[in-house]
Amino acid sequence: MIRLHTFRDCLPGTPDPSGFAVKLMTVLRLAGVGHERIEVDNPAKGPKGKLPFIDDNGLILGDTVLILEHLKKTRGVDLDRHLTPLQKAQSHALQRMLEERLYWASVYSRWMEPANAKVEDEIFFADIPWPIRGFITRQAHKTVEAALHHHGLGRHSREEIYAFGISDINAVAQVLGDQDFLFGGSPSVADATAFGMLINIVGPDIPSPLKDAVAANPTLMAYVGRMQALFDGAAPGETLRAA
Ligand SMILES: N[C@@H](CCC(=O)N[C@@H](CS)C(=O)NCC(=O)O)C(=O)O
Repeated sequence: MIRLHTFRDCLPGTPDPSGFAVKLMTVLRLAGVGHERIEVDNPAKGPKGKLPFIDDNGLILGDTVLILEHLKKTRGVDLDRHLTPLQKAQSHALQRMLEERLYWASVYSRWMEPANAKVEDEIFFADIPWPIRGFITRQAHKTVEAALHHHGLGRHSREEIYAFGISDINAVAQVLGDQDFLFGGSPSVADATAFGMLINIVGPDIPSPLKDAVAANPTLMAYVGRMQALFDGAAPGETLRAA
């Protein structure tokens, strides 16, 4: 049994506050791989210091790309079977754009916008009693700010950051076109990745120009809805417990 370690399911509007966790949960559900979801409070518990990670009968693995490789090797899970070599390369490029840039623009909108500060206090750290919560929130805020700076995106102005993010959103919409999924009539890992990132932008009550850009695009909204319906409809095979 796979034990999937994720953040607390605390953010209304998304299956998980992490787009990476939603990506992995989507693949597990679509492939019908049973798993137990374990909520952890600190990403440092993961082997790479990030969430999600899995414990597969004692084998601990972090990073969704490495986890998906492991699922392919051990269980034959491959949502990209129907892709041509060119589509696989395009999927790779799309996923890296979503994970290595759009993700960071959404991190900026969640953590660096003063108007969204309530998300940290009232949602992410709601379980922590005061006054420790104030201290933890300030520390987490500084850590995220430093991460954005080291990534490079955080060195740009607010307008530039959102312009970059919106150009990524528009690129997804262009690739999608009038198809049901990014590479035709059935979902692939790129769709799981896009769903993870887009639902985390548009689902929760966290206003931002990124959210406005997705919400203003009926094709993208229909696509996110389609992915959500698949996610909800797939037998989750998931049990939930807090760590
Ligand atoms: N490349 C990783 C990225 C995972 C990731 O960035 N997770 C974030 C949450 S969305 C995290 O745990 N951040 C905590 C930290 O960096 O301390 C993957 O594919 O799993």
